[in-house]
Amino acid sequence: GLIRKPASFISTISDDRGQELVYAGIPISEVFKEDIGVGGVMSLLWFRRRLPSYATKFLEMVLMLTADHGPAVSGAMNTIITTRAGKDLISSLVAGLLTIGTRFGGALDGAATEFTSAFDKGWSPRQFVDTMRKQNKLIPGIGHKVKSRNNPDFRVELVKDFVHKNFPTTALLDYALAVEEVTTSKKDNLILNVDGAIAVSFVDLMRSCGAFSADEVEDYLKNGVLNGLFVLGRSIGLIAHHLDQKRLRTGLYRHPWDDITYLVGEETVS
Ligand code: Q5B
Repeated sequence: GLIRKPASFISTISDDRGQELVYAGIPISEVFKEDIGVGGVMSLLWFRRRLPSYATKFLEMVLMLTADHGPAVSGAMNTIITTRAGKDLISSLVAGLLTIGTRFGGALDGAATEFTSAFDKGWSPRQFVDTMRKQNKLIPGIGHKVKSRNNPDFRVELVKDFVHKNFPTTALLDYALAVEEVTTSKKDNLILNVDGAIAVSFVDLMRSCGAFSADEVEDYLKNGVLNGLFVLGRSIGLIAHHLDQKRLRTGLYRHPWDDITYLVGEETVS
């Protein structure tokens, strides 16, 4: 009889074999007929399900809020320098993306893990802050280079406002805000930052929207979905910085010597 060769790949999110492209079972014409937006497409491709409209709106809000934060941040700088070295769009984009990590823009996964774990253990905000300090660990999602209690980050205000108005529960966001009370009492810039606010809100969303089981929430968080949000959003801005430098026809960047402290050979020469 007919022996079927076992497939080398399995895929569960999209199918282009028929007449019409299908995202998680939804034909592309339906995607447009129902006007589900980028948030709706993300919910189909990232989570293989339709999410309530406040959830897809939140996904879109995150992309819009994280799209850019000016030319001075690590990612934009790397992209700009790479563009000015004459490289193409993809190389410049990737150079910027590679700066995203635990200190810059990639604190979402860590924030979700640490805040959720402390909250689920029933730790008070003070207990959480003290435990992290004893372990010599910075709290992911707390702190900002230029934003502070006196110079609040409007992006975070927008997130808080949307979440409090639209989400069924905001328990983890509220916990994170109580943690912020403790950290800012130590230092003004130890605010709940944009990474942290998005991360804890997203956990609240996944836990309360009724579309995910507890195991699914844990799996998605483990697999890095939250940093994925920042990466996707910030790609918009990094591409913009590449195009901007091209438009301006800027030349090769070389950092001025007087802004570098040279200690070369000092340890050996006494
Ligand atoms: N301290 C963000 O540090 C920054 C503490 C802390 C407890 C903390 C730092 C940090 C965790 C990672 C995080 C996301 C490096 C930031 C983003 C996107 C962005 C970027 C943009 C955009 C800032 C001074 C004192 C020390 C520290 C203590 C600091 N952070 N304690 N938990 N988390 N946060 N990253 O100001 O006693 O003096 O020794 O790593 O969430 O990336 O716009 O720029 O959209 O592009 O340089 O918004 O907070 O402070 O490291 O010199 O520390 O504060 O222990 O205490 P700073 P440091 P002490 S949002």
